[in-house]
Amino acid sequence: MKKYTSVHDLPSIKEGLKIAFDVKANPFAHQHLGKNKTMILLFLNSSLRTRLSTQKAAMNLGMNTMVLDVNQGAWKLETEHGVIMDGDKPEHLLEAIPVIASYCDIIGVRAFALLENREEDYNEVIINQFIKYAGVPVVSMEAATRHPLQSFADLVTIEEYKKTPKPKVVLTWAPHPRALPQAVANSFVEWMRETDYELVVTHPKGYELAPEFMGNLKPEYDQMKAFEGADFIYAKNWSAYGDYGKILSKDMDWCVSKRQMDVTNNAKFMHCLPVRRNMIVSDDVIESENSIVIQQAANRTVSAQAVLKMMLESLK
Ligand code: AN0
Ligand code: CP
Repeated sequence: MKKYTSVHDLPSIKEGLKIAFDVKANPFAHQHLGKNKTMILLFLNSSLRTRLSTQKAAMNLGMNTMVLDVNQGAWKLETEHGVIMDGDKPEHLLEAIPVIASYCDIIGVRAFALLENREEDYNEVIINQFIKYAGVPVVSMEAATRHPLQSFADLVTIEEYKKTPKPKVVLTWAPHPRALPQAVANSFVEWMRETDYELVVTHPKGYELAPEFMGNLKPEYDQMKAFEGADFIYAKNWSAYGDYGKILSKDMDWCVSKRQMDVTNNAKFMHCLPVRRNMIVSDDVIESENSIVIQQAANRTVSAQAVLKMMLESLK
């Protein structure tokens, strides 16, 4: 595995899950793989889970890790080609990438969508430069359009908690005060469509996700109808894809509360975290027995370790 940016980089969902459950059962069984190997985790944006779980995964595999927060202590990076660098960015990505790569065997990159130019974000301009110029394997720790370590952990979690072979899984939009990327939602839909689960996506009009992710799937605009009989509720905010990066609604009726959970099939509640309580989900729902957000976050180590294991095996 030379890069990990989407579900399509896994050999298959089935094989990915097999490796994930294997590393979960035996986290220290492959320590030899990472001996004398170094991973650099590069953050252009904030993180709690990705930062810690990916380091933990690398350490479980015997690797050394280094973390760099680009906006705190490193030179600000220019990402555009051909510009006269007379602004506030002293270093170009084109030098920074091979320099970073010279110190490590695997690079993890977090580079959110800037939500200014849809074409640039959806062309994955930043992570693609890492893939092109690093010369070492690159792991997406959330890029502009996808968050594949999150979606892999989500899949592992659903596999652990499902009570029927084909559960009904509902992705619901919920309100948020700031404009957020579509990456988590895009990626979740992309992964769920690779399974044989029943997937329903619900959001207010105007929040349609990109056709490349939705395919033939049509959104259900009635949230209560979407929730009927659901086995899993996955809440997430995202900004508009059509009217790109805009907040079109802050309708608090979409905040997931007991009213909606009551029409489900005793559904489990999921969210990638960080979550704003009483915007995305009510206190009572996230604190209920059906909330599996902590177990879901814990599986971030599992997905990262499965991916890093596959990468280390391909370095040999
Ligand atoms: C980010 C997002 O929505 O993409 C990261 C989620 C894992 N969330 C926030 O910025 C709050
Ligand atoms: N879910 C997730 O990626 O969390 P962080 O932004 O804290 O890494």
